[in-house]
Amino acid sequence: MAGMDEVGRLFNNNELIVAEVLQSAEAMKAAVRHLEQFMEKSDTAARGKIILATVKGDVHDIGKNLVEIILSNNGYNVVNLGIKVQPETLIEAIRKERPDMVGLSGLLVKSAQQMVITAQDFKSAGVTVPILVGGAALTKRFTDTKIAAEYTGPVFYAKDAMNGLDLANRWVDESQRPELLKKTEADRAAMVKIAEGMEKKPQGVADGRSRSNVRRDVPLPKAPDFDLHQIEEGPLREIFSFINPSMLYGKHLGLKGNLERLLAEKDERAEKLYAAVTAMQEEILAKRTLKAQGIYRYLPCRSRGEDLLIYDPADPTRLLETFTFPRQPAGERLCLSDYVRETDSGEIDSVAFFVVTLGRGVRALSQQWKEAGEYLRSHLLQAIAIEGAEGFAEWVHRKIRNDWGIPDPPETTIPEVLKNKYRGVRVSFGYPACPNMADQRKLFRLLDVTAKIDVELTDGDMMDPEASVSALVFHHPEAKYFRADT
Ligand code: B1M
Repeated sequence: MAGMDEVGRLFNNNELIVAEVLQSAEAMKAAVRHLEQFMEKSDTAARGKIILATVKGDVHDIGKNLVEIILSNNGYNVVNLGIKVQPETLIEAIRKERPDMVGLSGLLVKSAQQMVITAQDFKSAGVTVPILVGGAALTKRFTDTKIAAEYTGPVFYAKDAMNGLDLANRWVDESQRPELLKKTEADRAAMVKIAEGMEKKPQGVADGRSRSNVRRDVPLPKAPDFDLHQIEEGPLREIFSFINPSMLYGKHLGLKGNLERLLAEKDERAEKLYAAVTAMQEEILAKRTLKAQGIYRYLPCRSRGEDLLIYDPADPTRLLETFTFPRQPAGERLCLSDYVRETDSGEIDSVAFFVVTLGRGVRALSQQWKEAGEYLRSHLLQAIAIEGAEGFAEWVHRKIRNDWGIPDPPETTIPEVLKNKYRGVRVSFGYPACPNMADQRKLFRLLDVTAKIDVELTDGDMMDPEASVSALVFHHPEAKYFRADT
């Protein structure tokens, strides 16, 4: 497997980008498949066995699948248990498979907390196999201070898939293992010390004012209606034009630099990637692989302190739902409720909610392509679906602004929209201004989501399928993104 080791080295040196790693893995897989018929069984023995899973409540597939592709093409026998995997299922699989390592993935902070619970369950079951953890919202600090603290065996944090491979390689190589353990333990002890110091620091001091200075007298736009608007099949080509290229090409495919500039400079790598993405999008459009489903609704509302009160459109005296948001402890002391007219104003304001998805069927098809060794296509489909869901959110948000009577100036371009150059703000539960993921349940009730479109909430309040976005839209001209915890 020296070939893929070389790929790993190049990748770590930033010489290869994700898309190229996947293509190399495809070539490698095809070559190995061909050579296997001529090889002795002992020649094909795996470097090690790794169980991989996305934790309970979490539907995140794309990151875990990248890890699977990288590991399996570097000689590991990977047992991928899929998404939303309960600790008991993992424990059963560990007993049956006797792996060298267990890999846990997850997208959200809640999933990082689920990793702690999983480690506790492992410990109670007497499991000590090393755990490798990774995911967008996970940090080394959380791993060292919260997950490792609950476990008897070693816990390794991987910042990306190649780092995960490097850690697995060092663990299975007995000559490197003692050094890896020593370093991990030393890093952990240092991290625990730093974390203790940070916990002692005051977290921000309230300055006596209870509310921000956000204006309370801006003229209110009138919601066009309070009906439930269902989008059964959104215009996919137009939605694709709202995909943020820096996310799709940069974050998911690993391209460094601005796509438009690189294409203008005729950069070969950018041109190839652009062609691959365009071809995949055309295939999706021709075969109708993705379906853009959405639901949105304006609702009457008012605010009271940190509460956002949602009323029944048929009877504005009847409270339908209350959302409570955190307020910044210092500084501007912003709270999302400040963007809405207060109860004592005598006026009724409006807010919009929506849920969009592009995810139906994506998991099954990307898995089929992955199993067939078509790694780049499998990854591209998932990446286009998840970034397409964000693009769809952008598209619906623009429609909402138009229908609310607060359209963007006619000269506004899509790149400007992607930089939030419009009136108001769109936030999603789980964002720093409204971190309570459990509020997803209230939003789902208000829009009757599950009955109308193919999206369900998991027991971790995540939306299944993965390529889904929920949001809350405020029209206030001063509304902006902020963190409520600083
Ligand atoms: Co959202 N999202 N998102 N999102 N998203 C985050 C994670 C968030 C930090 C953004 C933020 O608030 N600033 C926030 C989480 C905060 C929290 O938990 N409280 C967040 C939120 C809240 C949400 C929603 C809940 C918002 C909503 O709609 N209400 C929602 C959830 C979706 C759902 O329920 N189905 C949502 C949706 C989405 C999109 C669909 C639009 C999109 C795709 C998400 C996805 O990847 N599945 C998206 C994106 C793109 C992001 C950010 C910007 C990037 C995530 C990413 O890089 N994905 C992210 C903020 C950020 O990180 N800057 C954010 C690509 C994926 C390949 O990366 O999974 O990290 P990742 O995997 C990497 C490494 O982490 C590592 O290797 C992989 C490749 O190198 N790795 C491992 C992962 N697992 C590993 C396991 C290993 C080893 C390495 O060993 C076992």
